[in-house]
Amino acid sequence: VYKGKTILMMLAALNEEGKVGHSVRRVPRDIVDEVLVVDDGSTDGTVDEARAAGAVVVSHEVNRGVGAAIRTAVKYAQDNGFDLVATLAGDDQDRPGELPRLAAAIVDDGADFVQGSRYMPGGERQNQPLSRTAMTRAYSVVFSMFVGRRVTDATNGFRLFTTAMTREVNLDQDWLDRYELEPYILWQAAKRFRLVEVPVTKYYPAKREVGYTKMKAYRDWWGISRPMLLLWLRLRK
Ligand SMILES: Nc1nc2c(ncn2[C@@H]2O[C@H](COP(=O)(O)OP(=O)(O)OP(=O)(O)O)[C@@H](O)[C@H]2O)c(=O)[nH]1
Ligand SMILES: [Mg+2]
Repeated sequence: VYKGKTILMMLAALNEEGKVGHSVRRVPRDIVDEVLVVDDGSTDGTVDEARAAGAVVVSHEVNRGVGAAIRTAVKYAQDNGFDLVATLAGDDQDRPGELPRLAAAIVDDGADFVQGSRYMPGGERQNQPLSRTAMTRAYSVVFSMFVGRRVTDATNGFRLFTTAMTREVNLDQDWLDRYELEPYILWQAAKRFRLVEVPVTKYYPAKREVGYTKMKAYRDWWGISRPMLLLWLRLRK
């Protein structure tokens, strides 16, 4: 509970054994009421590790994608009466202890949707590959042009938003199942709600052998780009 608002923190996880447990244990439990890991057909020890760390785990039988996982968490928050939903990577690349900054933007400053940004003053990146900096910055410039306001880090998955807002956005669309849902909800937040960015930290593993991404370059960058085109052309809404 943060100043009277209950918080569900969700982590999407696909085969994150060795990382998800640490992510869950770093969640600030003084303000987070429940940690939900949405396992998406992992075939390693992700589920046991997340449970052992204190998370509630919901599993999709087969892999459906990050968007479907976030939708599962949003539904869970709606059904169980949580006021706020936080999303976080299950691969230990965020600093969950920064959540109070996001919560303050909603509870104290009246935002509906808070976007973490590694690129705002006060935001940080550690060991981020140059290709990631180039792609995420370029994406954010294009996204900003489409929505008509500056968003410095549009692809950042560390976010906090009100459950009330999710009731007014139609997330129940099959085309949002994979990487499309995150830009879709950010677009809606920018156009229709009070969107605020706050500085956060993003980590990348120092050793290259430790993988950091499940994204496949062409397929998934198209996935996160097409909502902009489809919404702008009004082929989807
Ligand atoms: N539930 C679910 N989670 C997924 C899926 N694909 C990836 N994830 C999780 O989503 C989180 C972020 O995925 P990544 O592919 O690392 O992407 P990212 O961390 O946002 O960005 P980079 O690390 O910069 O590539 C991780 O915790 C993954 O395990 C999926 O199909 N389903
Ligand atoms: Mg990652």
